[in-house]
Amino acid sequence: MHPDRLVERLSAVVGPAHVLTAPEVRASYETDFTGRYTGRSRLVVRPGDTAEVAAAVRACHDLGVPLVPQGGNTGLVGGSVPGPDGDEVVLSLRRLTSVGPVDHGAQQVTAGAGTTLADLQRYVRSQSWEFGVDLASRDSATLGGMLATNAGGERVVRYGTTRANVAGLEAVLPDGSVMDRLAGLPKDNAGYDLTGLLVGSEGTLAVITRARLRLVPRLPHRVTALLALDSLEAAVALLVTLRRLESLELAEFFTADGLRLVMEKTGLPAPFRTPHPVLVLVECAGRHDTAGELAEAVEHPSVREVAVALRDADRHRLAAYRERHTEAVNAAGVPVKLDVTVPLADLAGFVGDLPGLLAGRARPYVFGHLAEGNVHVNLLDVPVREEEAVTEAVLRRVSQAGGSISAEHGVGRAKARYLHLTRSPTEVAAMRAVKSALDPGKLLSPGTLLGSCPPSPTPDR
Ligand code: 2HG
Ligand code: ZN
Repeated sequence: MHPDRLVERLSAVVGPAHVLTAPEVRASYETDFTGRYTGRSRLVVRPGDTAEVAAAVRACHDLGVPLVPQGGNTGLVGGSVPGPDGDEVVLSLRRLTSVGPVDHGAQQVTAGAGTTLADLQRYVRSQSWEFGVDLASRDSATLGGMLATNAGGERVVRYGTTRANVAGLEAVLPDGSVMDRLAGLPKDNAGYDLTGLLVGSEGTLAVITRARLRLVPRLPHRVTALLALDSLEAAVALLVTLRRLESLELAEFFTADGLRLVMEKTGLPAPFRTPHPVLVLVECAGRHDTAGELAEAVEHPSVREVAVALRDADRHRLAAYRERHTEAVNAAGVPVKLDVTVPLADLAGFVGDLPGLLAGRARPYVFGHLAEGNVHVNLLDVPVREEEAVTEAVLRRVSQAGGSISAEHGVGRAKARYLHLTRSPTEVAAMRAVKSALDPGKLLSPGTLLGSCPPSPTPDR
């Protein structure tokens, strides 16, 4: 195919200003947020609405050109950037920012895939609602990417992952046809749950253009506490008590090493006079004052010190010790990032095994979402030749414990070859069948998820 034919077709759809071909303009779309995953695109196309997305996808389909949908490009597994060959088009959804009126009766709102989480939050809060999903990258993460990866974040303990907060989708299928499931019917059992299937499919089955989102009431009373503990075992014991609180909205953990790095890179002051091995960040929210019940819960034998905040600015200051980990690690180097779930009973054992598994080949920082056993293992200073060996050692340990090699960031390009550690051959075959049925030409995000997963994986468990 003559390269200009694609440029001509796409320019006719979105206007020449939104077809980016110059390497220096494409560059920011080709490297991910961590700087670890870089590819080369044929061009970047920036449609402005669903009809333009559909026409752009159809043009790529007709010409047999693969494409990678991209939102805020805040993903951490290389799923939003093109591969190295320069044959993929980046389809940026960032211009799809329209948000409809809140449907107060249905408790839902329809929003475009390019809307950032922070913009959505501001909008629904102004109408006394809240979106249940929240994450540290809220200012740049877009809904499309959150839906494509079934993002989890900080409030899963109360509201579930993104999938649980979506009532329907509009999406463009690989041949350019549009699937409209935006009615948001709470009861609708007529056939397969296509919305549920597309959420978490990482751009491999369809391009999500809009979503019908469920809203939750905005709770006026909110209290945040940072707790100092001696160990992760103690943190898990404390969780048993915290779970009893109806108002529990968030339970996160990090360690003394991570706290030190965050303070060093951000200039934040120490939260306590003396250092403690483990820190737990807890937030409660309710219609009535929840500070009393939280105070009672944290009068737990394992809690050494407590800092409590009620005012928003003070609460955000406490949350920053946990939320700024990603930024602090990035400022210290290009990390190997592993995002795993382990059964809670094994959380302390898993983290305790890391030094042995790493055998001096990395400087580890662990933090994450305590309530879900979701550990973000960030590894700095890993020699390039050891990256795969270190990754495999940690992911095998997770798999042996019955955990997941991808808790919330997705599989992307980074973890595709490890999918068989966590999904059985039967499951991988079923996923491949779905992929071939919807995208027989393998045009959507070809390197992601099933891309380099071995075709006949060896059973591992
Ligand atoms: C978080 O929980 C994000 O802060 C990012 O999922 C985790 O940087 C990471 O590894
Ligand atoms: Zn996380």
